[in-house]
Amino acid sequence: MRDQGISEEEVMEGLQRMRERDLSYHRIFSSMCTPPHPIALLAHEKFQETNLGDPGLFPGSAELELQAVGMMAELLGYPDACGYLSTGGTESNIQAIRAARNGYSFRDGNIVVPKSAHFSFDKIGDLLSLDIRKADLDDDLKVDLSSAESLIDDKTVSLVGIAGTTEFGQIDPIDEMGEIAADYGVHLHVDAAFGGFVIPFLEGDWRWDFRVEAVTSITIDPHKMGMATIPGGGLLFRRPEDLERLAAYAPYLTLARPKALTGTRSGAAAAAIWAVMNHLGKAGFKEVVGRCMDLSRRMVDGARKVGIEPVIEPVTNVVTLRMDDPEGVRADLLERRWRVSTTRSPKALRLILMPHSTAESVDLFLEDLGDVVKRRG
Ligand code: 0PR
Repeated sequence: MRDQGISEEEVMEGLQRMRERDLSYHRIFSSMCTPPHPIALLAHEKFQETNLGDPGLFPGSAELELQAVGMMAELLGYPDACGYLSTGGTESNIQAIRAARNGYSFRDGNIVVPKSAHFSFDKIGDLLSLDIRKADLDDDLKVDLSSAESLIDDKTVSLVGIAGTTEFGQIDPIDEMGEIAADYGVHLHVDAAFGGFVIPFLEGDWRWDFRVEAVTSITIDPHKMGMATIPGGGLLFRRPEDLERLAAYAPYLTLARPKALTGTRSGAAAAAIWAVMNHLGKAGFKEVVGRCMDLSRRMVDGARKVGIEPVIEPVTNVVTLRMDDPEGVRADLLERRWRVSTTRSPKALRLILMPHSTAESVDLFLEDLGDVVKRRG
């Protein structure tokens, strides 16, 4: 650190130079994040000094968290669900599995996750000393139920299903997984970090949330498709006793038994989540998700015109385009200033059509994709 500080103007100039090095979202198809809704920014600003870790000092912020959790509980099919706002999908997944594990006396347990699970589950294995057993996928890249079932034993503390997989946007058969979880008496955690603010607004009825009786906990991320500010995560439990197993003891705080993994927690994130959910309502989210799905289909239709097929028809707003050398295509597209990602198995170019995506950006991208593919022969 400097001995003597510099002026506000110099600080702001320094920040501006760095900010200009960051990319803007409009040529990004590789991210599950998006610029926050303008109302989220207003809310965030208003609450940026508040701390949910000491709610007695900030009862208004604490009430926003409670109401935001309540709105998500209702969205996920069980208004009485309880939980808290986390820093994102990783924390929510860690805490859901920790709550499940803490219900058992042994500490050498395992969890069964699909091979498509997010890498946060590998961290969970390390942090909680659990064996992470990975079940095969079927041809549609959903978990293979018999593979999952075969991995469950008497040391299994949770089965995990994904509603909106990171790589392919697929939704696991949560209903059928529920039957398995009930048969074996294990927790069923659903990772809907991405899909939580998508699937409730899709056409058709997907039984994947708390309406499936065996689902014990759900991860849902407002800082992805919820258009809230980062860090905004959500974790919900069906039963208060599962949440209670996360409690620590902090007698000097205004909340004696905090449940979150982190201590100090941003009230600004709670305000942003509350603001977006109240402002958009279900109708607003339906419109946003509808637009992202229309763009996903536009992307697939355009890719087909240049001879590229999707790995699966998009179930959520993730498009994966099958090709032999997605890394090479990604590099060529990068030269044209597009940010895309790739998958390894099966090999594909991965594109996420987020609220910041537009028909214009999709069409411009498709032009470049067609050209790149043609040049590569
Ligand atoms: N569960 C699922 C299904 C996810 O897709 C993700 C993250 C997580 C859990 C973990 O969530 P947090 O990152 O909030 O802890 N999915 C994205 C990914 O890893 C996150 C992301 C977002 C990555 C924007 C890059 C990016 O630019 O790909």
